[in-house]
Amino acid sequence: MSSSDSISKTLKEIASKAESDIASRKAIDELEEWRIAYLGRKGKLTTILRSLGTLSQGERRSIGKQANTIKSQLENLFTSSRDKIRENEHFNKNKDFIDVTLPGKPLTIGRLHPITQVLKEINAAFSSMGFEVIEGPEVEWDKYNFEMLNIPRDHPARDMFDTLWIDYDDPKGKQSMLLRTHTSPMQVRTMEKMSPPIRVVVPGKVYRYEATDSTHEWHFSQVEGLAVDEGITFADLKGTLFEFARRIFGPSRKIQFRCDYFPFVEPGVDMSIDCFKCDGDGCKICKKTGWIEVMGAGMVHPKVLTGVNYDPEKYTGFAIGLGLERIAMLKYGIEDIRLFYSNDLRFLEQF
Ligand code: 2NL
Repeated sequence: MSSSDSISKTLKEIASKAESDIASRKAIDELEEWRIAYLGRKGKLTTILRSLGTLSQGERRSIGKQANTIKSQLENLFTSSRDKIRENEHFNKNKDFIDVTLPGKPLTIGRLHPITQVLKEINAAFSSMGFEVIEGPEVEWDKYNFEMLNIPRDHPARDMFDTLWIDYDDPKGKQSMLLRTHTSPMQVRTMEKMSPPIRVVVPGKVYRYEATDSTHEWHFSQVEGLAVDEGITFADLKGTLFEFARRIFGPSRKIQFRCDYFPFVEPGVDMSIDCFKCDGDGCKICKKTGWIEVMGAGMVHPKVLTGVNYDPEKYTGFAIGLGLERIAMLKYGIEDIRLFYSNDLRFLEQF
């Protein structure tokens, strides 16, 4: 083997030794020892380069080239190891350090409950027609929930509203506090406080002492609307609800009124829309009738008006009442009311 070949072989050995050696250097001073040993003025590589005198010019050039390549490889190895060691030392020294510039954990952005979404749409529809949105207490007096709405004590009309009573007796020894069965008491309170013209919608939770099934909950949400003024007629009721139906269920909706009974209105009606699923042909949603009942309504009963000291000869009004869950079930094709309140994300995340 020529001396040039043996030097070349030695260079390769030095390179591979340096590489395996550097892996065990975990501290800066250890790494410095490595640098001196391989790259230093008296280091292995320099020593070889100094001994090229005996070679021919051609051999010197080729060995010199190989040696320089190895040198720069080892230098790179040195810098990257040094950076890594420094980084580790920095990290170990600052274990409790919080880097506030790091991006935060992504927050899961929530969404509005489907009932809230429908409520907002309904509020917006009525607001745009001049109604004010107000809220009232969920625990009410018999007086506001029943008596002033033309539902006297011991009257059979009370059977329509299975009531959750609060365990409280008034000074006369009568049970007089309850969980409101509709949001109408707040409308009575409003009429008591203010004079016509009145245009309000009252959304909120209501309660009924009822067994739960796919279409009944013991607590649900209602929106009631009330307009009282001089000269309000059934035509105003129809116009308002027609616009409402188109806003909530689409621009081609037809509406239909039928007689119904609610103690606080006369006449009382229920309103249906033509089925948006089958366009009136008859399907599961409309129970093959082509029509879907969406709310109750009517002209405010004169007894309700006199109860709040409004002259029924001067003022008339219309009122409407709807169940939010029912509207949401129709709108989204939901078959069980209990889904709204079981907090199952698989359900809620669909909205
Ligand atoms: C229904 C029916 C209705 C009303 C609510 C009302 C309120 C006052 C005076 C007169 Cl202060 N009426 N509210 C009128 C008719 C129907 O609700 O089935 N709702 C779910």
